[in-house]
Order: sequence, then C-alpha cells, then structure tokens
Amino acid sequence: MIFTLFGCVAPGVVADTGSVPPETAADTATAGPIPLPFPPAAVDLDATEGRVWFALSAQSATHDIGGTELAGYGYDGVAPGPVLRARVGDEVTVELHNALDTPTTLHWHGMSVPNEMDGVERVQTPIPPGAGFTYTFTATHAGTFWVHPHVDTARQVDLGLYAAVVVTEPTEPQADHDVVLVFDAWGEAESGVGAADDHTPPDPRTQVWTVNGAVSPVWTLEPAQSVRARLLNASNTSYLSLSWPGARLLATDQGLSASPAAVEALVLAPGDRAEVEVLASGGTVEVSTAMWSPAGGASYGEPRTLLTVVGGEDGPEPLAFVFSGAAPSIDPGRTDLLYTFSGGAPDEDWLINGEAWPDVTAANVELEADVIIEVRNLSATSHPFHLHGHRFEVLSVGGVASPARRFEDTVDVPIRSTLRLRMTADNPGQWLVHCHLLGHEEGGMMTELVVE
Ligand SMILES: [Cu+2]
Repeated sequence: MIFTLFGCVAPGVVADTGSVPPETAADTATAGPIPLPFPPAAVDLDATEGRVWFALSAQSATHDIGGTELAGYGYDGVAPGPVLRARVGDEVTVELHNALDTPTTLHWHGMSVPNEMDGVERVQTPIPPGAGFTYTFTATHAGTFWVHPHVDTARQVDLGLYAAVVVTEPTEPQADHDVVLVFDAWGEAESGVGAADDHTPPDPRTQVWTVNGAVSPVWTLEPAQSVRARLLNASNTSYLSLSWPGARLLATDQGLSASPAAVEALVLAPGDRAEVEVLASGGTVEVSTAMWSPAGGASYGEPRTLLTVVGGEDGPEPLAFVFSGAAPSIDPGRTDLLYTFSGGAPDEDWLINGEAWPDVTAANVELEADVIIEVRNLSATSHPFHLHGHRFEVLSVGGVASPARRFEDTVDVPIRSTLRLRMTADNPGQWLVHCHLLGHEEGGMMTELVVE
C-alpha cells in the first residue's frame, strides 16, 4: 500500500524538479519495505571533555528519492547531513570546507551563537569555493537545532544542505535510542532553479515527503528500549500536521515542554522542530500528516503516511522526564516590538512592517531588555516567524494564551492572526528576523533587530 501511494505521486517528483531531471527511475514495485535510515553521527575530533570538534564538507551529492535520483548538495555528501551532538556547556568548533562551486555559510538555526558566527552576510563574507571557515561557539541551551546555509538560502537548502544539531542536558534521563528524524518535501519547486522565486504554495496532495531521505520507510523498534525522536521539518515551504499514535510530545524548539502532550495535529512549519517519546507498544502505528496548506491551515484530502513504526513485543520503555508544568508568563500588555507580515500579491514583495529586505529599518533594543513582541499576519498565507540568536516564549496565539510555557525560535503565524512573544535580548549584535518559508524570505520578508 505504501508503494501504491508512492507510485501515484512519483510523476510529480519528475515533473517538478525544474532544471534537474531524474537520471534513473528504479523499479519500486518489486522492492520490499525500506528500513528507516538514520543520518550518520558527525565524528568528534577532540577527545577533551567539554570540547567537541567537527569537520564538515559542503559538496555535491546525489539524492535517491524513492528510486528517482536527483543531483543536489549535501554536507559530507548526504542529506540530511551528519548529526552534530554536543552537551550544554561544550565549546563547539566546526570547520566547514566549501567544496561547492558557489559561496556558502553555516547558520546555527535556533542557537544563541555569537553574532559573528551567525552565518549571515551582514556579519560574514560568504565562504568562496575551495575555501573554509571555522565556527566556534558555546552550546548554551539544550534542544534540537539545525544548521543550514544563509546565503543563496532557498536554493542551497532545497538541494540538501541541512543537518540536525542536538544539544543534550546531561541531567536529563538518557534514552536508549536518541534519534533524529528529518522531514523534507520534494516537488515543491524543489531542486530547481527558480525555487527562490516561487511563492506558490505547493499542493500537499502531490508532494513526496521523505523521512531521513527515505519515502514511507518502516522503523522496527527494539523491544523494551526507550526512544527519544527529534523531529525537524527541513523543507522550504511545506507544512506538516503530524499525528503519531502512542507518542507524546517532550519538547518544542528550545528544550523540554512544560507539560507533555499527545502528538496529534502537531503543526511543524518549515524550520520547526519537536521532540517526541515513542511509546507505541506491541502493534504497528502509522505516523501521518494531515493535509495542511499555508493558505488556510487544515485542508482537503486524506492524511498521508510518512513513516510506519513497528513496536516490539514489549514495547518501548517510558522515560522518567520531569516536566515543569509551568504556566506561560503573564502578558504585561505593552508592546516593545511590532512586526506586521503583509504583501505577496502578484508582482509584489513579501513585506515586514511595509518594507522588503534589504531596504529595511532596523529595530533596536537594549542588551538584557525584557522585550514583548507582537506579530500580526495581515497577508493571505501563514508565515513561520524566525528570530536569529535568541529564543522566545510564546505568550498567546490569536488572543488565546499558551496552555503551558514553551520556548521557540520558529513559530507559525497563521493567517490573520496575532502572536504575542516574550524574549530576553541577551545576545548582542545584528540579528535577522524573517519568515522561514524560504521563498518569502528571499522575496523580501526579512528585517533586522539590533541588540546593543
Ligand atoms: Cu512567509
């Protein structure tokens, strides 16, 4: 059944890949179930306690999307790239070698790195082909983050330059299996020239989703072992509305949730992450996404299976996580920073506060200020709000207070809604604020926040 579904949508992959035609098409009809692959672990080159040292190469790669080969990019030649793991407090060094034929950078999405390590053009000259750059920072917070280029962003991410960054808190209980599941969508103007210019919402019915690069894989759990899965939506423009029977939500972008929740209609916008504990026991469950469109949210069509999870006889062991149960902060009612999202009509830029990048007015806040941010979406599509170098608390969405305290760096702003956020401006520098639909970002929906 899995392969029947894929067979229906495979032509979409071929048709929507722009300038990168498929080279071969394998006979998927005779293949067996695809075991869920996992990205390799990046090798720590420094044995010193409290320090990790990684070397990465941005290079050309060939991606096999359910039997269709696509020419693209990958860190160390794979997408998703190697998982970079550190512990809170570690000094992290990452040497990037650029083996592409185009300049690139590394942006540490969600991490509070020093401003000069942020990988954006305001603070770093992009690394030329054949050259390298060494990023150094301290891992300050636990969570699931990711790294991707922040130059020529839509095209380079689209082609496969992304990798998960996992920062663990040593005092948390350790799972027997702590794994990363990276979702990407293909057929959303993927992998073709013009991706950055394409503001058309993709059709969720015809996209091909991959989990760690595989289409509809099967994950067979080992019996009586605990499982913590870190989810990342690395797609350029496509939302997930995830359901995972038996799993419980452990964390959002920035570490443990205040209280666990069922994984049901969990919206993961492009750039968003979540952590779940896999508790399905005995039987087999399907992890699926409901049809979800940025132009309105829940959409028509049947849910799509992304991954089949086969539980062992004894099922996984639960983990003894301690959730704070904390309520969200009280909204003080004032607004220190206001961002309005608008624009996007045909032949119009995407706008923040009426301005399109790079012709924007930077906002300023004082270092260590307690900043209340209001984000208003006046446009006809959702936008994932992303702030560099900081985490923020979500106070309310559409006037409804968050049910529990949660910290994010990427949060969806639904159509016609208002979000209230609170952050401590604790990281000095020039920071980008933008929509994480990468076509919107490159279409102007980006501005700057100066913390000094
Ligand atoms: Cu947007």
